[in-house]
Amino acid sequence: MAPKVFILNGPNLNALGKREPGIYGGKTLKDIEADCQTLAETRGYEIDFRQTNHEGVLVDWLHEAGDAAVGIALNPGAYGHTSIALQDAIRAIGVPVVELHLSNIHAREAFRHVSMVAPVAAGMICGFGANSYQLALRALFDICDN
Ligand code: CA2
Repeated sequence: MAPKVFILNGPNLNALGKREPGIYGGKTLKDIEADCQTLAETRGYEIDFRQTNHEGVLVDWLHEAGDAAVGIALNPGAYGHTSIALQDAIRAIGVPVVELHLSNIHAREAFRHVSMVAPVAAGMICGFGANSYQLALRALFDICDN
């Protein structure tokens, strides 16, 4: 059976492709999931792709991934800037997390320059639109291959 990675998405990412295409691009989260599925198949991985608007659900999914997955790609949305709970959850699990953002959070408002996830992540990709998911997944697969 192929090893599994979770791709977890936080608040408001369900609105992708419907508003603010100038910042986040024109693809929907379904489009992005399909692109991730294609890459995962070529790399021999299974993906479990999810989105929630609730911080506690993200925490639950991180713990679930700690048991069920070999790695996690996480777009925490705005919770990435604020959530100590997400940082604690990532500390508590034993699998690598690659943080990702569609937009370049460092080129935006000051409150987006901070990441609570980055200190406990294997690394972070931001600023490449939907391609951030592909780049983050490649990095994650490279880590998990070794
Ligand atoms: O750039 C990213 O991927 C973000 O994680 C997106 C979050 C934002 O709060 C982070 O700072 C960076 C926002 C999620 C998407 O929000 C939308 C709002 C309106 C229309 C479409 C998406």
